[in-house]
Amino acid sequence: MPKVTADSTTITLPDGELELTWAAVTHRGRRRDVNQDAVLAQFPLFVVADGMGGHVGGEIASTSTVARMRELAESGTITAKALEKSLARAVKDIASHPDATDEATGTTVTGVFLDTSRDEPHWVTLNIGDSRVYLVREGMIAQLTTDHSVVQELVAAGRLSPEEAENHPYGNVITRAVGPSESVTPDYVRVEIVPGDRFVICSDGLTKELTDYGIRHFLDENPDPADAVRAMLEAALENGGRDNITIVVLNVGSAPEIDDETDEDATDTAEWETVDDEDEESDAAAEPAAQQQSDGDDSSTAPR
Ligand SMILES: [Mn+2]
Repeated sequence: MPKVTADSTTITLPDGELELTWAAVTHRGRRRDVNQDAVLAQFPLFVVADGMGGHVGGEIASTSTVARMRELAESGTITAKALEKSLARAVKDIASHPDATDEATGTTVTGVFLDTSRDEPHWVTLNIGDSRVYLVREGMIAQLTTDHSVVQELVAAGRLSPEEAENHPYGNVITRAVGPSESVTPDYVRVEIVPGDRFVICSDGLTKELTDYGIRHFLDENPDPADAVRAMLEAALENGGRDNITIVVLNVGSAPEIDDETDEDATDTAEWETVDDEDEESDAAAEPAAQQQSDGDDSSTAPR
């Protein structure tokens, strides 16, 4: 298990100071020979990049893109315009390795940055590809980004249910990427700064192994971002680790207290779908062993 440590900084807002704390990890997973994911968690920019393409092409795409993102983070103030310029430079970097890259080489780039270029500071999510940004606010988890994938397009067109999408054979096919044959304009979502918010930025190696409920569960259990990142990585590996796994957790202010309804007794028994049901919960607390899955499936030991 790689070492994960938290980092922090204090930002000044019109109505006072706010501490940001974050942690990040990237891991090869259990089935892939190399890690083609890359990550940057450097205030004010937090991004993951999931490279694709044979040979070392995918690795070149994701590391070049993250290097340009690091350069941007170090420049201080980030705007959409500056970001798109950096991505255009990353495309040139990728194309400058003609032996290793081709039309099929590319990378996702997905994350969040603090925009202080206007009067009122705010978060902006950015996305190209099928890595994701989630936000947990007041106990609810929401996916802020929309995947650029064949499967997502089929779901949006009503031709596939979200359940059918989960293990679809075209699950890995994305419709937009940072790469030689692409334009590099991300989708953006503007997000208000709210103390207690927690962002999760991740590659599809996490979301193949954990559902939204699973992600929220590990956040609830782990107020510290480094602990949350570690717990999610462990669970994703335990559930199969079929792809490279990259996770960033960013806390805005301190993580909120979790109320009694999602206490350890209830969640440890894998009952998150029904934590709101008081009867189920007391049953689970009385008989924890019976609530564990025991069908021998190797992917059932950690919550999804
Ligand atoms: Mn991936």
